[in-house]
Amino acid sequence: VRRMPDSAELAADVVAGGRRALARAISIVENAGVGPDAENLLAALFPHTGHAILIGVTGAPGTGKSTLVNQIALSLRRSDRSVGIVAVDPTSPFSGGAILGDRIRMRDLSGDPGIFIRSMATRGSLGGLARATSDAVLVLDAAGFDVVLIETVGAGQAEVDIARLAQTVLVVDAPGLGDDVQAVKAGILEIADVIVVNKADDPRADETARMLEAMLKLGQPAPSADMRHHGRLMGLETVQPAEPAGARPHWDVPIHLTNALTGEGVAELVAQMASHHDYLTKTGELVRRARARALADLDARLREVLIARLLEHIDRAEIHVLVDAIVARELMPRQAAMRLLEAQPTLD
Ligand SMILES: Nc1nc2c(ncn2[C@@H]2O[C@H](COP(=O)(O)OP(=O)(O)OP(=O)(O)O)[C@@H](O)[C@H]2O)c(=O)[nH]1
Ligand SMILES: [Mg+2]
Repeated sequence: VRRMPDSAELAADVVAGGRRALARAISIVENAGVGPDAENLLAALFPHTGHAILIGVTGAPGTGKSTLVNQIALSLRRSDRSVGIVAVDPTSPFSGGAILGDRIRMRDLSGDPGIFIRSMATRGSLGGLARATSDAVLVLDAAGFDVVLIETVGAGQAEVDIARLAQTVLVVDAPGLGDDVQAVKAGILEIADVIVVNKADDPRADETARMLEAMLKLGQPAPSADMRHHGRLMGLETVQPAEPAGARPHWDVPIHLTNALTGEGVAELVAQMASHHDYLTKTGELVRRARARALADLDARLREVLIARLLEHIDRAEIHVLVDAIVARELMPRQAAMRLLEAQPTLD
């Protein structure tokens, strides 16, 4: 009888570079989510993480992110760096291996042991997907990939999540997208470390680049990096003293043209990614961001645990009574929350 390896064995196999172990580990963290298997596995892998360079690639649907990720991976492979790819790609959520849009492009990379590609299923809640993505990145990091590329479609919460996860964020745009896409853009530019105008073969690409440059210049005073990388400032995060604006070193967001079909401009883009990483390292920003992220993660976990603990002890009927009271305008939500907490001496 074949025995399934336990978490510690599986983690050791992942760290040793085992392919099947890697695939299984990612499935476990993706499917089991917060179950004990996933938790034990992640705990065993965690000490082996923190070495990979994490690159986020986001932007409106159809701008060519997957095609570009393919080219960036090829370029990195040429300089012998191993590459893990996690794609949250709604156009092909369940396609398994062939995530990069079509199989022809995939041929470039398949069979190369220095590369591993995983498409995350977009089923389930957004929160669950964000966690699954972040856990998959952690597994790839532990497996020793030099660079991990994370593709997500920039729409709403996903962009905040990717900004928190990645060290360098590429925001990909392309000419000829509709007005609805323009609206998405303004918000997403805030998280860009490098802006890419893809589809440079399109004659309108220069115009798109100029428009983006104008948007960048116009941009409201840059949001503090804390807001950029957490999306909110509440709870535990307030224990960090606020840094005076302007105290932080400056990075000029470059705008880069690429043609992801031919690979034109991709080598330069990869060089730009490397300079951003240099900037992060030399200025101490890398460590600062890692600390900000650790604090935000701790904060999120604390909230989860506290809520779960509270719900264990709470009388469900009491919640309905309080909801009725709020609806009847007898209690404000805050007062109702305090009442629930006061009835829970076990929480101290
Ligand atoms: N002309 C041109 N077409 C491109 C370029 N890059 C990608 N495309 C095409 O644009 C379409 C969308 O490319 P994808 O790479 O799937 O775009 P995506 O941003 O990953 O799309 P989603 O994951 O659905 O958001 C495909 O038909 C690509 O072949 C480019 O540089 N020039
Ligand atoms: Mg895609």
